[in-house]
Amino acid sequence: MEEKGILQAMPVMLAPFTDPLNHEVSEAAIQYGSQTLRLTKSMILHKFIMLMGKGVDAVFIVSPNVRLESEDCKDSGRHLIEFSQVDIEMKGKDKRAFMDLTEELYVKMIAGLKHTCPDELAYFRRKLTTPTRPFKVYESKELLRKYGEGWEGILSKASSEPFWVLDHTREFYDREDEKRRGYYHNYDLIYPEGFGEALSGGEREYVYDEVIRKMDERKMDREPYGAYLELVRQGKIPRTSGGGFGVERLLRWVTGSSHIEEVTLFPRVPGKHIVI
Ligand code: ASN
Repeated sequence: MEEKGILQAMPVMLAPFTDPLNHEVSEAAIQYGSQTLRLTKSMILHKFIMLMGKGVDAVFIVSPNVRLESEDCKDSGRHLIEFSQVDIEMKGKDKRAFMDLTEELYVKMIAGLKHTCPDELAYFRRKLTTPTRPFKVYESKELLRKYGEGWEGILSKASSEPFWVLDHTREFYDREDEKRRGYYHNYDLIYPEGFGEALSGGEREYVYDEVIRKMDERKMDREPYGAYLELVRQGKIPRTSGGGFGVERLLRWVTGSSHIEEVTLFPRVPGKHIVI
């Protein structure tokens, strides 16, 4: 990150707004005086705000995320209700630029790990292959047609290297193509060998009318987002792209562990009683 001029910022844990997320998670909020403050689900909107800074072209944050996932995710092997995410965002860049950065990062990480930690990898009986660039790229709607709803698991199991999947109908903040409505300029990185999703991200929506249209389509309560929306309205939020990967999911993959609870000291698994 340092080599690329990506500045590290510290995370926030409480704010009036956080990532709305596109799937069902219970709200984690506290009442403080007259304010409702939400626990961070991701630093997404705060990343955009950080990039308003002059001379700040790219940022990353290693941030704790709290997502109260449903108990059905208990045995997925890859869900925690508290985890760490490395969130990255770059000003004035498109999706290919972010995908290139990610590929470079993953190749460096795996090659570096193999070089510096051969004993640890042997302990885990883990043979890692340094991924080959460019990573394969798929379109989500084609995968859906070919494999049905379970495409992610099927293709992940059948693959030996990480790959990209483009175009996911998700939150209001990912850019939807102006001419091709319903096409999203976003991406997921998927680990091979059945380990599933590693990272999600996209090019972002920064035009006020589009942001409002998409929030309304998703029937969102705009009130908590007031200060952020005002910045968008004033045109202060720049055009960016970015994404974030889960630290524990990365560790699970590189160690070849069957459940994510094996790679974190104080696992918070959905539906499991927390004792420490
Ligand atoms: N970090 C993701 C992104 O940058 C958002 C998320 O974790 N929901 O798009």
